[in-house]
Amino acid sequence: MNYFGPFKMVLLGETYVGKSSLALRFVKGQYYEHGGSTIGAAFFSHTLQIDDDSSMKIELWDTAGQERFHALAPMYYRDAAGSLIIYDITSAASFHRAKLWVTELYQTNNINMVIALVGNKADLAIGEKREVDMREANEYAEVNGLIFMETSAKSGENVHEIFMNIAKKVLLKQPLNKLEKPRNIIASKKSRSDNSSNCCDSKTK
Ligand SMILES: Nc1nc2c(ncn2[C@@H]2O[C@H](COP(=O)(O)OP(=O)(O)OP(=O)(O)O)[C@@H](O)[C@H]2O)c(=O)[nH]1
Ligand SMILES: [Mg+2]
Repeated sequence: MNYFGPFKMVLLGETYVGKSSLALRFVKGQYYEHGGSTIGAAFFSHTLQIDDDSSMKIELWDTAGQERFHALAPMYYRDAAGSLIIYDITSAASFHRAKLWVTELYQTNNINMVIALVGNKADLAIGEKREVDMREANEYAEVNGLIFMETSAKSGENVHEIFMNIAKKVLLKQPLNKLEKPRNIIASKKSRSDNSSNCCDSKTK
């Protein structure tokens, strides 16, 4: 078994978009209709199973979306391996705020940070409530090199998936010396399959 991390990840976005709800759904599989607004930031630690052979420890910072806490944000995203910028699909204003976060993150020196744009509250997409077009958000994400997904902390839709996508991209971006152990394992698996008569284990190719 290979253990990667810990890797720091951060949740950013306007107040009420569902950052804490996403964190709670991801880490504990729970959802509360009326959680309080976050003060400062909250911290979660979670081990994510990447595949049969590997897992990643994630240190997740759930920041406060209220503007009065904005000045604290760099402390959390500065050295983060991954950032999730959350908006609420029923709030055009929150999408606008998400774009400002993208601009802010691109101004940091952390060029290796994996950034995801996340449209939360996808369970409310029915009827008139949607204010942010999914195609528009997807195109914006593509142009800016962001992972994009719509999620629902309420139903759980895509919550595990978005963290998995980010985690895998974070691993791809790590310098090889940080992934010493898996490299050795891949090498030893490969030599084993090279020697065997009935090739092949697809994972080692
Ligand atoms: N329908 C629906 N409601 C959600 C979802 N996620 C969160 N909510 C609700 O939205 C409200 C705000 O959620 P929070 O998770 O507290 O939002 P936050 O982004 O952490 O807010 P701050 O801590 O103030 O920055 C709560 O009443 C949640 O129950 C979702 O996926 N669907
Ligand atoms: Mg919160």
